[in-house]
Amino acid sequence: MKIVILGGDGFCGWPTALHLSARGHEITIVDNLSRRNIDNELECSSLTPIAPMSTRLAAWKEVSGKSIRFVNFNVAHEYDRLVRLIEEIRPEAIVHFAEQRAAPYSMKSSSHKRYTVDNNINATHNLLAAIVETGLDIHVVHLGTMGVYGYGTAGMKIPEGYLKVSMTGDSGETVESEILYPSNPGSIYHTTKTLDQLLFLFYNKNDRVRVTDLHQGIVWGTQTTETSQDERLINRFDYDGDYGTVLNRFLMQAAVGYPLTVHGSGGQTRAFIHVRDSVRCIELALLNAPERGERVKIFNQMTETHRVIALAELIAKLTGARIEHLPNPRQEADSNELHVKNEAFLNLGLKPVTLDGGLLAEVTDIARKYAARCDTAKIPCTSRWNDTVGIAAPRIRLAS
Ligand code: NAD
Ligand code: USQ
Repeated sequence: MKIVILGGDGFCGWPTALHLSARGHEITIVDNLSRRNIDNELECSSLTPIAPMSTRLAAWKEVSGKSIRFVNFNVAHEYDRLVRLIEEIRPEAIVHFAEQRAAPYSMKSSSHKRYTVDNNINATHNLLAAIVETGLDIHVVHLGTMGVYGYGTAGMKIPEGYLKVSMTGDSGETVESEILYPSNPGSIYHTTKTLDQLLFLFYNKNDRVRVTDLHQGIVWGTQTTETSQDERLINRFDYDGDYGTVLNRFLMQAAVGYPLTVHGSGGQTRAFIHVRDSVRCIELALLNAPERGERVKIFNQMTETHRVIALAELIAKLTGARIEHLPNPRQEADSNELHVKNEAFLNLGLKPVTLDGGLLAEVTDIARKYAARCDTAKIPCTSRWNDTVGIAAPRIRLAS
């Protein structure tokens, strides 16, 4: 298949590009390297030493014999280049990762909120409009988030995208319908993903664009089979207070002797998936595309749910790390249940990597190996949802 990967330099996009290239697909990466520039803005960098794009691609050619093309432009603002690229390549599928993906970064200030909305909504809309303008039948695979549902206790498993509802009509009759599961975003970033859903719904209904929206949980781990073949192919590992996600942060904190930063009670339950399963799910989604005219296909791309405190306790037990409860800088429920349906990928043959199987390897192979690259001053989460919530930074102390 000819596949364009928007955002193919990022944490999920890079290993996906290699995974699909290794399986014989013809890959073009589009990325404006905005994530690398955000590292400059935050004065932080990946725990792992990521190579420049040309070095990455030369290493992949050396290791696999396969070429990946790279084009640097902004999908949200260079619409004409996107149209020309699609017309030139005529891809069967486009995988869309090209969005600002950190909830804390999206809440730092009004300019970060505006950047996130502008970047994410325009990137998604440009893609859909460009596909319609070219007249080509291209399958869009988009990386959405479990966070579109909120993490509330629904008293039922969260379905894969659609909710069956019964309503009472004006004459008292029962009306059955199926609607998008009600959105309940918890940050400006998550809000952009709920707005993306409406753009997909419209373009699918109006122009019969084929879309798969993957509602992904928190991705943990670093390496896939392909990225571990050569150090120049290594995947990024974000650990800072804006971009680092909870499980990878805890692994890194344990490796550098920093207390595990649990927000509030740690009763928050979230969904997780290993990066190796994430790339496999994307491949499965590409191989099982919706038919023309079929409604947007939605998969819940997650394999396990855990409470934050349970993760901290597990890592503390494995490594001897200390746990510290901090005032939560976010506006979120202190505790929640989360039950999620995820049969679609399991039925397609996904065999998940579990926390039990992969956790210790991640601590030793990545977090401890690159611990010296960690700037501990970048660990605290300083982005606050509003003025009424606590701030985490000042109470952090390094373990002696
Ligand atoms: P990332 O920031 O590492 O990668 C995103 C890539 O897109 C970066 O390389 C960035 O430079 C590029 N990009 C952003 N805006 C662009 C634009 N306008 N034009 C061109 N390139 C642009 O993020 P990630 O962790 O790889 O996440 C990828 C996608 O998966 C995101 O949409 C995110 O919402 C989703 N997701 C990620 C996670 C996770 O835990 N990392 C979980 C669920 C969903
Ligand atoms: N948390 C801590 N301590 C920390 C960091 C986080 O207790 O040091 C808590 C947060 O308060 C939150 C939970 O851990 O309750 C998850 O936070 P996170 O930063 O790991 O994840 P989140 O902000 O939800 O975002 C990440 C990705 C995003 C993706 C989302 C999937 O950055 O791109 O969409 O996970 S999901 O959470 O399922 O919506």
